[in-house]
Amino acid sequence: MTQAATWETQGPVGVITVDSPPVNALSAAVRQGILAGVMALDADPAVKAIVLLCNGRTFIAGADITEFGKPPKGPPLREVHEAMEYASKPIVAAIHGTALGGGLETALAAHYRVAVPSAMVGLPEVKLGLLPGAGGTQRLPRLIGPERALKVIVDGDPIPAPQAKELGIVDALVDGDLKQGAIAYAEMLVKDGAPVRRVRDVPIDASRLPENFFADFRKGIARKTRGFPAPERIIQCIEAAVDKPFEEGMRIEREGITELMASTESKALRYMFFAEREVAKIPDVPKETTLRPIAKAAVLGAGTMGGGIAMNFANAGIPVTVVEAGQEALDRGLGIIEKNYRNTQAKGRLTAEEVDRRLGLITGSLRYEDLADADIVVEAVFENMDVKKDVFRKLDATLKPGAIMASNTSYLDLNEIAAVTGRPGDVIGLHFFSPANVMRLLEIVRGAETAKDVLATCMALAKTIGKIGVVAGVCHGFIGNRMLARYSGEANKILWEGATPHQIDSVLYGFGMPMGPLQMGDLAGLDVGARARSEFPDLFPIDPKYPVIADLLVERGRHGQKTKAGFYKYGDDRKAVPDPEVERIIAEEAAKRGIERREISAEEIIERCFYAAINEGARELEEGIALRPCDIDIIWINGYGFPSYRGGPMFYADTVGLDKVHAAVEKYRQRYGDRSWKHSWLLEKLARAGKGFADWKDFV
Ligand code: 3H9
Repeated sequence: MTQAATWETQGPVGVITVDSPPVNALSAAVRQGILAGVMALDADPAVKAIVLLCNGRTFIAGADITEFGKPPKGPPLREVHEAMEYASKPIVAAIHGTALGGGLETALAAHYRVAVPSAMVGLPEVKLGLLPGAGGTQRLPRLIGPERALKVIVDGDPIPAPQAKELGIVDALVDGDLKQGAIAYAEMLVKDGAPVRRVRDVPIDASRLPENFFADFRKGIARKTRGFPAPERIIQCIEAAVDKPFEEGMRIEREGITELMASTESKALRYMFFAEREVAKIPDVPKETTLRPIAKAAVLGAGTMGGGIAMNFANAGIPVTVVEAGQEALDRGLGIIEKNYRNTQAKGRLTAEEVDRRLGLITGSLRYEDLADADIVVEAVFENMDVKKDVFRKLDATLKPGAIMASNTSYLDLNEIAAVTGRPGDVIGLHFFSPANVMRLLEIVRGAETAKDVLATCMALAKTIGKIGVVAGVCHGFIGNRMLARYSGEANKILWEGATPHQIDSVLYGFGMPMGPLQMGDLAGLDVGARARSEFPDLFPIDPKYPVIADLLVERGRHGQKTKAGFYKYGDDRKAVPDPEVERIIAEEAAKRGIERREISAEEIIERCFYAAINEGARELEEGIALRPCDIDIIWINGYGFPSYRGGPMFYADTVGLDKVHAAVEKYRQRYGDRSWKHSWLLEKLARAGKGFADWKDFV
């Protein structure tokens, strides 16, 4: 017997128990253990039925992702499933927690499935750029029909057990003790003389599929799955399940997963899976750090940002007070919050009661005194150092001891803000991204004096409010916006040098960004940035050789979508249409400044925009602003829409090869100087050693 799985008999029922913390993933030892258990119990004449279940917090959560890409060890999962399926007595999979991926596929190789009502089942492989590669694409359509199976597998979302029962994935729900319930179910099967029911033998009636079903499905998901090869491969497998014998379908599935496993997209998504978990770990803050209780929150400022932040607390069930300076601004802010909730309700995503409950958790106030009992206050007032300092002095005078004072600043020096208080250890940056109630990213800015328990509490809070928290050090723009300045700076220069807005945007969209930077500017309003630049020249220094073109457009009344003219012109349908007028303005201004214009290739646009950002990211690693390359990648994917199938800018740089990236960075530094292409010794060292950011630790 192996430790990963053990077996025993209880009367006529053999019970195999998998025990491989934390999530009972199908490592070689688990596969070996299940196989041995099935063989032993199948060969035991006293055993009439078998139950497969798991110890710990969950049923099998999938294949062991850490084994992917390594030489195979132990019995293949296919062999385990065949042993189960061809066992001579019924096998019942007993599910609690999450039966995901290979875990659900193992349950599908059993003859019956029972689950506790709280369990979830699903085939999330698509989220790792894969397809279910252990029979899932062939067994699920046989069990629940190809239409439903295709949706379940392409979405990859977990399904609650009661719904899984309705779909026919689960045969029965078990209330109370799962082991006893599953044994009772197995005994009932024995008593009824129930057959071994092999899913592989269930016929599919193809004539019931709507005409053009697969073609229509392909069309329906095309935009959403841009850049991801897995969904198409999944469709091909389900097509095979419909019109080919089981074994032929399995062959097509195997081909698909082998190809996807080797793809950069899947490697990137698997990297992201672990990166998301890694960013939660802060090397010098122990996991056991005692957290400060957060039972009551407050937000200063009822603008777009403040309102969105307040909604996050209310969504998580935390009462929140929103403080504004004037009644009118407060009413407007609270009104927008209510409108947002009602919109969600109208879309059927929240019930009226739930909206009322959440609104009931939000209280408006005009008095700082009402913050006195808050456990955390997030300030989202005007982005100006003097204003922020004034706010923090007042907070310091008002808040109870131990309350966390957070700033939502996206650029300012948090240490300078903290220094005006008598308790800099309680000060932290919580940089929400707009819209704050929607965007998943939360940059958590650690000041020089921020206390460890404040940091740990805010990391935990991020999780509570459904965000992914990433720690950043203090610098201008922190991790994300500091890199963004390089990215958009290059786009601006490239415009001067001859590319059209449409060319730049379509190249970057083609790369996988949700929108190019110029169209994005039009959407956000070009006047917003222009105002910030003119009011705070120190915060947003302008390259005198390449002034910001958006500012020239604003001078001409082109503020973006809202004035129907910006980098593009817009009709009533808000569609961006390239405007020769903009090209004329840029060409004329370039001529005045003596900037030579030329054809610029797509390759140059990608290199300059992304490599400038990557070079800046490398400098952030050198300076300790970012803890790890994966922190940068998580920020860019969740805050800036960098395509997840490229794994974030730093992972992407590794896939290009740092020698190539470094050579290009050097070329551009020579051409444009140090202003936007400052030297990174880390990038140079890694490139010279033939390494990637994945190896950065050995070089700092
Ligand atoms: C697959 O099955 C392919 C098949 O079709 C067959 C191919 C032949 N492997 O998330 P947590 C680790 S693809 C290895 O914090 P939770 C995780 O890294 C797979 N390790 O817990 C973490 O480690 P650490 C399809 C794994 O309670 C620890 O376990 N399955 C795996 O918040 C705790 O994880 C999936 O995609 C794994 N499969 O959530 C499911 N899973 O503590 C992936 C987790 O060192 N897993 N770890 O940071 C999940 O979605 C969540 O982990 C789960 C638990 C919902 C299960």
